[in-house]
Amino acid sequence: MSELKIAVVGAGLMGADHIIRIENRIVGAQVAAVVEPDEGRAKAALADAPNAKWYPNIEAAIADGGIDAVLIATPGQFHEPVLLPALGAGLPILCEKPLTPDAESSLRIVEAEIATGKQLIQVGFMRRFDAGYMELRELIASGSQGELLGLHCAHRNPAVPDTYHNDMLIFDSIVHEIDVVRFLTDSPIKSVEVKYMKRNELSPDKLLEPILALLETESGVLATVEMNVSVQFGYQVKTEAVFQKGIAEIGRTAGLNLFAGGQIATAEHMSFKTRFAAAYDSQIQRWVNAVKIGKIDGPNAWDGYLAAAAVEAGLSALHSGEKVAANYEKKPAFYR
Ligand code: ISE
Repeated sequence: MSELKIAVVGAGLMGADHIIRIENRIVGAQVAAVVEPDEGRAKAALADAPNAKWYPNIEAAIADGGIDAVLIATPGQFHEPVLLPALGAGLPILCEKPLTPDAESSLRIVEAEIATGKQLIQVGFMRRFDAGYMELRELIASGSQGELLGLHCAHRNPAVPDTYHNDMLIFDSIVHEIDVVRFLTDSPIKSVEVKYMKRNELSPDKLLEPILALLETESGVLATVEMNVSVQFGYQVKTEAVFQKGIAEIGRTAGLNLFAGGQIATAEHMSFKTRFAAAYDSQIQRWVNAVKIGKIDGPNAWDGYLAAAAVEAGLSALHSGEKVAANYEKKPAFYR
């Protein structure tokens, strides 16, 4: 196969970013379809993907027959109605996180994938492709600093869109830490507890944040996560790892230091689009390469389900103030 013909579903913030990425930076792929019910958004996206056709829904794109793979970039609550027909058509899928917002629907996806007989889904947990996280995972696995004891994570957004509501602190935002803490430690999340920090009066009225989540892994590592979506000044995702013999830190913004006017200034990211641009590029290039040989190369649908099950514990912790244990189904042989 020369060029992988991708249908991008959803031409909002993330979809539009992926369309530009595929058209300009990814080798061996092109955007063949933009699936977007909103005409204005679709037209804007088509300006960046001149060879793509516009479809109002995934069924129409599949029926037309011109696509080899699907990239789903709609918000999580709209993933299932796209995943099921795409699986039904046997198409490889890169699905933005979360796979779905809850464990029950994620299990339905897992079952539908198993029924196809092939691992077709990769979940877009792009942090696994970030150089800092990859290096930290290797450092932990090497044991060179002794055992990993704990992690301190900060996940800060300058602001969030109007559609963002309180539960999204867990299923849309902390879902990244839920996945990446397991990725770093190779151990599932055992329990989640959530504390409210002093409320930021600059947060939208419907949000009670920042929050502090405590994620405990089966292996006994405790990860603190400051989840803060109204931090105003920039976009920051940082982690400090505490070992027996040392401390490691990733995610500190590096770049030009400007010494001027009696100050030292370093530019900070304002969005995940730039903070994780290299990770997104690598994730999508590796997915395209893998799809061409009938594989995936990253977190699979089972990883998506595990994250959704831990998210469920997180939501219940957020609502109850209790420490809540995560419950997982047994891993099907298909994913071993
Ligand atoms: C958004 O959906 C993302 O995935 C970002 O990485 C995260 O920082 C943000 O909080 C989410 O809303």
